[in-house]
Amino acid sequence: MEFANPVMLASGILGISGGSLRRVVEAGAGAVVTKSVGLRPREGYLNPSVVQVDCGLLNAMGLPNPGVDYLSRELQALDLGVPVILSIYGFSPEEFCEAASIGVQADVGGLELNLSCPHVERTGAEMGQDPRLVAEVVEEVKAIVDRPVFVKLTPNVPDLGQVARAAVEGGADGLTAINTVRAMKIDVETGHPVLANRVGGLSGAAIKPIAVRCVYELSRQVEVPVLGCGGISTWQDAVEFLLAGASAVQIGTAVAFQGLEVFQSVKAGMEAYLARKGYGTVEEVVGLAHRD
Ligand code: RRO
Repeated sequence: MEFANPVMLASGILGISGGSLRRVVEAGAGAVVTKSVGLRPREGYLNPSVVQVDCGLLNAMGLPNPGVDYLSRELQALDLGVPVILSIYGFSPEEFCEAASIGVQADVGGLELNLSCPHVERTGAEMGQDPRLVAEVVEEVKAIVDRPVFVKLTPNVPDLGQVARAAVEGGADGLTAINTVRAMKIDVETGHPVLANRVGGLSGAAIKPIAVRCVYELSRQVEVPVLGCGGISTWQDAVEFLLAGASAVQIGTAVAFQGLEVFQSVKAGMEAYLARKGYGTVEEVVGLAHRD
């Protein structure tokens, strides 16, 4: 899959309508990932579902989405000029397959399998922490779609490499690392957890070093491209992920804090860095931190 540039929109923000995806592309994103959609529309959790914390956001949205049928119809009429990657989830391998087969009826460049949402039962990370189930989901989806399949991984596992290898053995064309880190916030006055769901997923600058470490470790262990995600808000962050071994980067939380200008500023800063260092292409810096 060819990206216009390696700065992508991460799943979960502005990815639920054609209009918002178009604004992200116009702002400079080289590819976009939609919000995760499943077979049936879901309302998600009650508010508060997002709260700002030190150096990041904590969310437990609970997979609110209009369903794969609706979103794929919305995407069908779009011609964004950059790859659109449809993020899907299911509560079983069969549901993943059904969602995938509906999703690819739209003009999507690929699929991202959400095997990493940290706070919805019987899907996401609950499936994504089991290497055998991950391999099964990927294998079954790959058997019925002719598009690249990425697997978004959870950092909330003891052995990330084992899950990643299982995804690749199942046929994954690439990995996205990482989804949010399980976390919580408690209000000291009320004594209650702030999120309605109590526990949620932490994103933003707070998790960047975790994500960099995950990309670094994974890119040594798998041959497929790794898409870096987690706390990227500046060109320096993006370059750090490339050096760790990411082939491209995904931006999510920084869009909420900085607005859509973040795509242009990261892209321009990255290009200036490459030129200043004498590199001709992004590929030349991917994984350089692995040198002895
Ligand atoms: O919707 C969510 O609550 C959510 C999802 Br699907 C995910 O993959 N990661 C996250 O932090 N929140």
